[in-house]
Amino acid sequence: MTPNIDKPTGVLFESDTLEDQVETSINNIKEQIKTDYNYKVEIVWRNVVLFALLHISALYGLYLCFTSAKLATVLFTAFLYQTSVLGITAGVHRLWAHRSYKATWPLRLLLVMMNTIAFQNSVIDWARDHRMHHKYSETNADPHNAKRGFFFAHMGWLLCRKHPQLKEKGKDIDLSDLYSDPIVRFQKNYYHILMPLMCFVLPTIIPVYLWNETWSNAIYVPTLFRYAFVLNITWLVNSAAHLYGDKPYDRFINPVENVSVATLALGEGWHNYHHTFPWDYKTAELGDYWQNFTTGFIDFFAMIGWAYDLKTVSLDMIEKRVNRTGDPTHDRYKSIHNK
Ligand code: ST9
Ligand code: ZN
Ligand code: ZN
Repeated sequence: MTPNIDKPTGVLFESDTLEDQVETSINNIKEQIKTDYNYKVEIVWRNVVLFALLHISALYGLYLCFTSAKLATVLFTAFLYQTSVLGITAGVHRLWAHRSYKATWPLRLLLVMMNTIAFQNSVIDWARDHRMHHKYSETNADPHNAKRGFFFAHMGWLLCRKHPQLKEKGKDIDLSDLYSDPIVRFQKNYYHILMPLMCFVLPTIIPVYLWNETWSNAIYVPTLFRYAFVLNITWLVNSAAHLYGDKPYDRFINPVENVSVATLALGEGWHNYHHTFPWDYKTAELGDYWQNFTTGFIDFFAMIGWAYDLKTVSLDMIEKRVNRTGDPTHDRYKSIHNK
């Protein structure tokens, strides 16, 4: 098998040299073709039980949403969805994992609070997994390797111990920029207090005390249903947006452009583009807000000076890449973005 050195994967930042990218690609291919005789999946039954209970509760919450929850509770649920998703997309994904823009401390504080509502582990742990996902995409060192199937990429990876190759290679991943941010360090150190408060306690007591919602509706609708819903939208980026869609920018990689995921995940379903140019703060070629609300959010904060040094990719560079490695669908995506 001859590695295609014209097609480097494993790019993390704009500053990665071509040599770095090619070396990572070749190492990834070597790992993939090594047969891993000793590896056995170790299921974590505690997580299986907790996620099963969460999803059953979420279905009941969805039922209550349409039958007995107050309108204020439903609107509050939508608000928490929007807020916590932005804490993932604009926060841990585009700001901290990729450093695709810079933010003043008030914006970082706001984003860390919004991120804690989402309970997807601390910013440092999430960004560590995500940097591994880009650097070792679709190999055993990728936490949610989509080559192991839809279910594994979606939620199965959270139900078993991580692959030893991930833990081994993960020792080299640089997180110094994250540890040097006091707001991010504070979140990690106090996550065991901040997370239950922001994700479960406040979303439950606010509807009860502010508009006399019942405890049952408050627990199941804005808390458990909302949490499970946001998790599943996020997981779709790892599963559906790695499996079903077009590849206008790089047909040699698995990630795809998936309009439905992009809309639900506030702009994170333009995944073929994102894996090709991961340093672009828009995670998409063009900055339409309808299917990329996160870009609108960052642009707003750039307008008031809280976000700055927004990185993007020139249309010329994109055009060259499309011609070199894309499938023939690029024109369709240009018109979607221009709508
Ligand atoms: C959740 C996360 O749901 C969802 C993330 C989704 C990511 C999406 C990314 C793609 C989308 C991008 C766009 C955003 C879209 C947003 C859309 C929004 C709508 N590197 O982990 P442990 C080492 S969380 C380096 O315990 P186990 C390290 O030494 C849901 N090293 O592994 C570590 O020790 P320490 C709520 C690494 O024991 C040690 O291994 N949370 C790395 O195998 C142990 O680490 C849960 O449910 C690495 N990447 O257990 C918790 N990783 O940490 C679920 C590990 O001390 N998790 N090491 O340094 C668990 O229970 C466990 O992690 C486990 C694995 C059972 C899954
Ligand atoms: Zn991906
Ligand atoms: Zn990413």
